[in-house]
Amino acid sequence: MRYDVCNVVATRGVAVGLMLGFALLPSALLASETVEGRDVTVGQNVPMSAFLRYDRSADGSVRVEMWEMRAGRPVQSYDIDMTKIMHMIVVSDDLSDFQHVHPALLVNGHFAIDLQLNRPDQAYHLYFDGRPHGDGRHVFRFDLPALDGVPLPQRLLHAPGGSARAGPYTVTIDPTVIPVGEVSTIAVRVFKDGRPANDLHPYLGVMSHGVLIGANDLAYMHAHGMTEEMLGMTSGANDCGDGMMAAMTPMPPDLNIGSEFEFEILAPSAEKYDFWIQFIGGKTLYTAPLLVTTR
Ligand SMILES: [Cu+2]
Repeated sequence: MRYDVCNVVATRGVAVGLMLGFALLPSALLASETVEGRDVTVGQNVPMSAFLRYDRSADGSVRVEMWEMRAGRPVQSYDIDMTKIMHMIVVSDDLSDFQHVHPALLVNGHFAIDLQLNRPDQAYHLYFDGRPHGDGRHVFRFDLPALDGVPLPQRLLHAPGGSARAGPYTVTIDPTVIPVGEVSTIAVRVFKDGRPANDLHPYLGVMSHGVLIGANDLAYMHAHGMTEEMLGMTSGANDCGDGMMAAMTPMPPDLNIGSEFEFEILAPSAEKYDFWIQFIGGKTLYTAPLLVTTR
């Protein structure tokens, strides 16, 4: 079954790379490596590859550079999506460390960013979610191995029950169980002091960003909060609103938005998904940890 863009699925395996001799590295630098990413986008026809070079230190600091290749040449130009040219999701292997960041595009077509890993000894998974100009959306996942001798951790599942706290807010989702392989709508409500929150504003041009990662296979989804009206405009597209979002003018950051919105989600495999819902309350970015299960 084909989906336009909303379903991006990760496959198992280990990225291959070029290891540099550790003995040649300065003592604080633990690993310096170039790894190939796996294209975890479903529904794209343009073959692409991507590479990531990282320099990782014992204190958790890591500098990464990532470049995507098309027809043997680095992509130089990207389309803006949700106010940014590249969205990057960084998770520790146990899923306890979640970061949504935006690397800078250098003149040579490489994206670069300095990160601080909160679980410095664990494996990490880096998802680059962007739109190489003219090719639509592509998502690449890169795997940074755990340090030598560090056992694989248990993945941390968010609490079930469809409700989570984020600062002074309570975020609820309904339903919490969705079918595999079809677009589902999940309704989100945000409360503050027991009442619908009235101080919410857009985050990166839209009501909310939601990221889901499968606890078994690291499947990745990135969805955007929509109003009922926006949802109506996406019907039939079968793309989780992605096309409409790409065409939409970003909401201005000072806009007041409602406390209810909806995500269109497509779960590619049967498992549990940690679901991070990001929104702006007042002037602060909050991330609510929810859990979605498939049936
Ligand atoms: Cu982003």
